[in-house]
Amino acid sequence: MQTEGAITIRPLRPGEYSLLAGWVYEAIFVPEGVAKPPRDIVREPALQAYWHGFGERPDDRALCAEASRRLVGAVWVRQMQGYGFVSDRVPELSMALAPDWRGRGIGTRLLRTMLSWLRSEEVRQVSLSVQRANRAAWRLYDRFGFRIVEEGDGECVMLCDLDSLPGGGSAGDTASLPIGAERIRREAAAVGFDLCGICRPVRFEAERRFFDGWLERGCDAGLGYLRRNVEKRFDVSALMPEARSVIVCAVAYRNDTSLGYGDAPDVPKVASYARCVDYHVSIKAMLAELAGRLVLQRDGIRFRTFADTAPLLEKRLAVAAGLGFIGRNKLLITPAFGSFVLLGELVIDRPVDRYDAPLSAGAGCGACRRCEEACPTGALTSGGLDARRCIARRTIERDPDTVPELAATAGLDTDGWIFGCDVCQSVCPYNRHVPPFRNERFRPLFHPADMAAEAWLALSEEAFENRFGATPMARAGLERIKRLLRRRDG
Ligand code: B12
Ligand code: SF4
Ligand code: SF4
Repeated sequence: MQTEGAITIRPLRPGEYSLLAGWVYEAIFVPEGVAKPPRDIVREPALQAYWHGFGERPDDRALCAEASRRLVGAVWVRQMQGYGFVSDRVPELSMALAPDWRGRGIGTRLLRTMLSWLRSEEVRQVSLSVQRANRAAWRLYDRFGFRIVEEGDGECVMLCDLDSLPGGGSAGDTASLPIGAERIRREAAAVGFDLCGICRPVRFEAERRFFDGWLERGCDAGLGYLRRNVEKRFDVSALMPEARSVIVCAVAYRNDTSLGYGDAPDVPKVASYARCVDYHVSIKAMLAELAGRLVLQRDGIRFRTFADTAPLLEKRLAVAAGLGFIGRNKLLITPAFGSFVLLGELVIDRPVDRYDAPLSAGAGCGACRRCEEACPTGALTSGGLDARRCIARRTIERDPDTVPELAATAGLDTDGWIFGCDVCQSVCPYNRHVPPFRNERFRPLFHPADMAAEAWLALSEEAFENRFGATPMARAGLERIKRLLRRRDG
C-alpha cells in the first residue's frame, strides 16, 4: 500500500470492480462548454468493454486512490480492443479522477504505481487513447514516456515501452501490489512444473493435534527431524514470518515401473521416483529458475524455495492450493497425474491477485481401501502411516538396524524393495490412467530389470557412484542395498 498525505494508492478489491462503470464515465473527456453525455452511455458495447466482467480475465489489473475511505481515482488495465488498441499483446490503460480531486498529483501517483506494477509483472508495453484537447492528461502521459503511434480525429493512441520507463518503476512502488497468479502459473509451466497452485500461508491446527498423537504412538519411527521445528511445520508464518503467498508446484514422474513390476517379480525393486536424478536437486533448480523468471530479486521480493527437506507440511499445502486431496495411502492425489507427483514450494513476501481453493468436497477415496489392503507390511492405518512398518522408511531413511525405535520390527521383510516402495500407489485406481512424465529431468537413468540381485552384490562403490550417484539411492548407499539383498537370500 502506498500512502502519502491522506491519499492511499491500493489495488481495487474484487468487490469494488463494479465501480469501474462509474470510473469509465468519469474518464470521458468533455471539452469546456460541451454537455456531458447521459450516464448510461457506459452501457454501450464500446464502453462496456472497459468495465464489464472486470476481474474475470487473468490480466485485468486495477488500482485506486482512496482518501478518507472514499475512492477518488482509479487506473486500470485490460487486454481488449478499445479506443487505444494496438495489438493483442498490448493491454490498454484507462484512468479517471473524481472532478474535485484533479490537479493534486493523484493521477501521477496512480500512473506511476500502475506502470511499475506492470513492469514488475513483465508486461512490456501498454497503450491508451487520449483526446488531444485533454491537455493535462496529454502532458502526464508524455512525461511517463507515452508516444503517439496513431493519430485520429482529435484523438490519438499512445504507447509506452515499460522497459524504458523514465526514472519510474522503483521497486518500492510495487512492494505491496499483488503478483499475477496467471503469470506465476505460466512461468511454473515454462520451467517444467506440471501443476501450480497458490494459497495463503496456512496454519494447520487439526493436523498439529493429529501429529502430536502420531508422535506419541511412535509412528515417526525414529525420524528425528520430524520432532524438530514442530511449530514451523504446522505454520508457514513461523517458518518465514514475512510470507504472504505459498506457490505450490508439482512435477509428474510416472514411468514404466510406477504401476508395478509385472512379470519380473524377482527383480530387486526400486521406487519409480528414485530411478531419476534426485528430485531435491531437480525441483530446487526449477524453483530457482521460477524465482528468476518472476524477477523476484530485481523487484526486492523476499522468497524462499523448499523441496522436501524443510519443516513444511507440503501435501497439506498442496491441498490448500487446490492441487488435489490426501488419499488413504497418505499421499497427495491430483486429478491429472494421480499421486505420482513430487512437490516443491516457492514462498514469497508478496500477495497474489488470485488464490486457489481446495478441490470440492467430492474428491476423495470413497469406499476404496486397496492401498491399505495391498501394503505388504500393514503400515497404512486409520491412525496415519506407521512409519515403523513402512518399507520406504526402512529402505530410504536412517538404517533401521541402528534405530532403537525400530527394534520391535527388526528384520521386517521389505518384500523385494531395495529402495523406497510404490505399492500403495501402483494399486490406486487414480493412478491407473495417468500420463507418464513429461519433464526430461524425470527421465529414468536406469532400469531395475537390468540389475539382478547378483549385479547389485557385485557392484563396487565406484561403479555405484558412477551409475547411481545422481539418484536418491546415493542417500542410502550401496552397503545398505547389499545388506537388504543378502538378508533376503539368507
Ligand atoms: C517424512 C516423510 C516421509 C516418511 C514418513 C511418511 C509420512 N507419511 O509421514 C517416509 C520415509 C516413510 C516417506 C515415504 C514416502 N514418501 Co515422503 N515425505 C516425508 C516428508 C519429508 C514429511 C512428511 C511429514 O510431514 N510426515 C509427518 C506425517 C504425520 O504427516 P503426513 O503424512 O503428511 O500427515 C499429515 C496429514 O496427512 C494429516 N492427517 C493424516 N491423517 C489425519 C487424520 C486427521 C483426523 C487429521 C486432522 C489429519 C490427518 O495430518 C498429518 C500431520 O499431522 C515429506 C516432505 C514434506 N516436507 O512434507 C515427504 C513426502 C510426503 N514424501 C513423498 C514421497 C513421494 C514418498 C514416497 C511415495 C516415496 C517412495 N516411493 O518410497 C513414500 C510414500 C509413503 C506413504 N505412503 O506415505 C512426497 C509425496 C508426494 C505426494 N504425491 O504426496 C513428499 C511430499 C516429498 C515431496 N516433496 O514430494 N516419506
Ligand atoms: S510405501 Fe509401501 S510400505 Fe509404505 S505405506 Fe506404501 S505400500 Fe506400505
Ligand atoms: S488406493 Fe483407493 S483408498 Fe488408497 S489412495 Fe487410492 S483411491 Fe484412496
